[in-house]
Amino acid sequence: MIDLAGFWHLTDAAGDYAAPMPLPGDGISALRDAGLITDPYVGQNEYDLRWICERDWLATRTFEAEETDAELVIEMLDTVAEVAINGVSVLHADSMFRTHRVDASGALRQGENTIAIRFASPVAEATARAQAQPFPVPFQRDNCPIPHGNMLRKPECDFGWDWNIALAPFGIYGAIRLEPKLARVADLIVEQVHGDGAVSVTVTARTERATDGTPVTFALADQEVQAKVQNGVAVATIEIDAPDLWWPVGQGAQPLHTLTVALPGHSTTRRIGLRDIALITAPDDTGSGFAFHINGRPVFMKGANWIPADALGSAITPEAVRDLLQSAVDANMNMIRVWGGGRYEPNWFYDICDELGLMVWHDFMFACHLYPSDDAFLAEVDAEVRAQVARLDHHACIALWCGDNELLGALTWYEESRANRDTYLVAYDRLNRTIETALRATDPAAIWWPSSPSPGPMRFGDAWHDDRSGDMHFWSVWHEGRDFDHYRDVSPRFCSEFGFQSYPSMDVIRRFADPGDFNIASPVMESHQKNAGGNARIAETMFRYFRFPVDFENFVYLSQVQQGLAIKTAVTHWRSLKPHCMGTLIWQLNDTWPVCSWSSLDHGGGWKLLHHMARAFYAPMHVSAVPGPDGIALRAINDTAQRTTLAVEAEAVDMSGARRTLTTGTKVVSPDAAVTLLTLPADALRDDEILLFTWEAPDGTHGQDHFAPRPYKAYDLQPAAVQHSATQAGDGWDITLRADALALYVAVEADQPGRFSGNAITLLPGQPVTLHFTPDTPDAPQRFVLRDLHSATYNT
Ligand code: BMA
Repeated sequence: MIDLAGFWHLTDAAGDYAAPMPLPGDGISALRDAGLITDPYVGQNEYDLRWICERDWLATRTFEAEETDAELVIEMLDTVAEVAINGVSVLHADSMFRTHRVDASGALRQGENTIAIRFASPVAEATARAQAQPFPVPFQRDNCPIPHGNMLRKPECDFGWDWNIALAPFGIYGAIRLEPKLARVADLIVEQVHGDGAVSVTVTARTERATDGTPVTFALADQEVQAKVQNGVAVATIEIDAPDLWWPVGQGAQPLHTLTVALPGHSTTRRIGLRDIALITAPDDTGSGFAFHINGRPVFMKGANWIPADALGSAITPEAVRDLLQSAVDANMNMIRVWGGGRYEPNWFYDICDELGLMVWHDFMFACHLYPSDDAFLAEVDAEVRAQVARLDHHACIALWCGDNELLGALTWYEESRANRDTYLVAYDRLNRTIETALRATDPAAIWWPSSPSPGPMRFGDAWHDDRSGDMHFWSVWHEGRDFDHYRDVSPRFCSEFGFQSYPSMDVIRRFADPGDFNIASPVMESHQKNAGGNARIAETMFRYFRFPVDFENFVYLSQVQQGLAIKTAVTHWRSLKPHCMGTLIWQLNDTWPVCSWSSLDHGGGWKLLHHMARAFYAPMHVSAVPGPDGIALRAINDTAQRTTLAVEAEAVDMSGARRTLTTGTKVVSPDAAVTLLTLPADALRDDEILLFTWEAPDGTHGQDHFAPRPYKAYDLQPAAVQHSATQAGDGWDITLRADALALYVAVEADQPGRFSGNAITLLPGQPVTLHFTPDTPDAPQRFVLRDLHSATYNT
């Protein structure tokens, strides 16, 4: 094996630029690191760097070879590229979504070899393909300043998105190597059939170059089974009694077993989690449900949507991604949705999800545009789906394969498809059918969902507004400007997208803007907002709920408080509808660059206030306040398999922090259930009071939250003189917070990256709260800034 990763030499076709290029990596990072271009993420540099995607680029290197009978293997090659060895063309590639494996033996020679990759301009390639289409195939012009991304099998968001920088980068983000041409296992399909206390695991190994009769050894969980290759395939079944089951995080452990499949001279391994999974969509009185059952248990999915970890491939490392996924788990999430406008992630991504118990809803990579339906495109899609499913489907984390993101809705978004729906509907059906057929042919046991959102197979209703069946994308609050209360007007079966934007945290803003830009309408701040009207929506919503912030930094803080409030309103209500609703996936977990967006994590992995609030509102045992016609109900949600008894106390608190008890009670909460603990009459609170409630279970699980029936701007908040004292403790700092009056959404910010144990908290006089801060760099000098709703919105 010859590993060709390492430093290559990069030039543009015109010969104007030359730089070292580390592979795996992307060309734009290489140019930036060589000092040839500015940092695209800073200021408005993005707009001066568009020319990069308009040129062809050439990466070359030399290597020594002894054997010349070899295959060239390239993973995640981005995207249209011609690869030549010693001047002989060996590969013409045009998909980032398939591993390329070609015979290089005719081009290799003993001794020194030269390999050259010519990356074609994605703009030129995509435009040429669009022109060759038999009828126009429109793309999202509003979000994608670089045209025709729908023509290439490359992440759609590379061409721009309503949260992404538009750079259309090029590079290689996986391995590049030469392999000897031996008999090998090309891919493995693993099917698990769970019965009474046992599982039968059938492994189908597709081989290459193995002659009929070649012996194959399958080893799993201390058992070995032999089989022989027939017509390129070897199959074995291993029976395991009393399997050590794999569970999503929060439901049990994540034991993983090594599966080894060996041919003479070659072996391959996978890590398998033993688990049964079903998607239950049975019709009921409302429509039809959408519930995942894992090992026979219904599991409410709590999570967020995943977009690529960075706009530039070089920055996507296992360490950075593990940190983001761990943050999801730390906020009590158990599912992410790998969204269809991004990319299929590398193997290590799904290994991390397996280890963490994070289920993956996997879209195929199609989003929001219309797509070609010619034979060549569909043949490429067929090959892509087969390859990706064969690569990934054995992972315990993989819950479902979904045809696309929002392609059904997209049929109504374009003039062309509105004017000629028949043509575009048939084209869509051909694409969707190709995907489904390829999935089922590769793994008949895989769970298929046609599109997101969708009311279900062969149903084509408006899953943005109709909440009766299937999965829903609920965007009326953000995109239609409805009140947060409107989240309570719908009862989704599974809400796979809903979001509200905020500004990135100040430490992130300081990385791309100068203090002179610290104004929400400055060109730099506006250029880091890609959703038309997004900043206006944030500001306008603030007017609805809060008194206006006193300065830019408090605007940033308040934007995060209001984002948290919006999403908490939705999640707590929808969780309380369990089992009618069986999942909520927030749009979106992460960011690809520093930008105003719907994310709960900042670019770089810092926690926005929403993420802290999500940790609380996604807790397995939670109590939330849900206002209704009869008053304010306190609803308990239990996602655990244990029955418990909750003691609950409700108090009225005025702005000075004075409290009076309204009611107390205890109630049994069954496993996997949501129940109303008590309902307070609508007039229980005076106009100047909010509701404070606490809960406690016999095992010590407890929590506290507040609910303000009126918008916060209606309350005359008091100056609370919030103070902190910080002492060094363990790996960081203990910070104790105190207030003289009720202080809401008290947030601590540090002047360097790190993680707080909590944030956005409610402080009451005489009840100090201690948080812990773990800085990324230990022992760095530390300054903390405190904010709360009063200090952010009053000048005195
Ligand atoms: C959704 C997504 C994305 C988009 C988001 C915010 O519907 O699928 O296309 O970024 O809305 O507008």
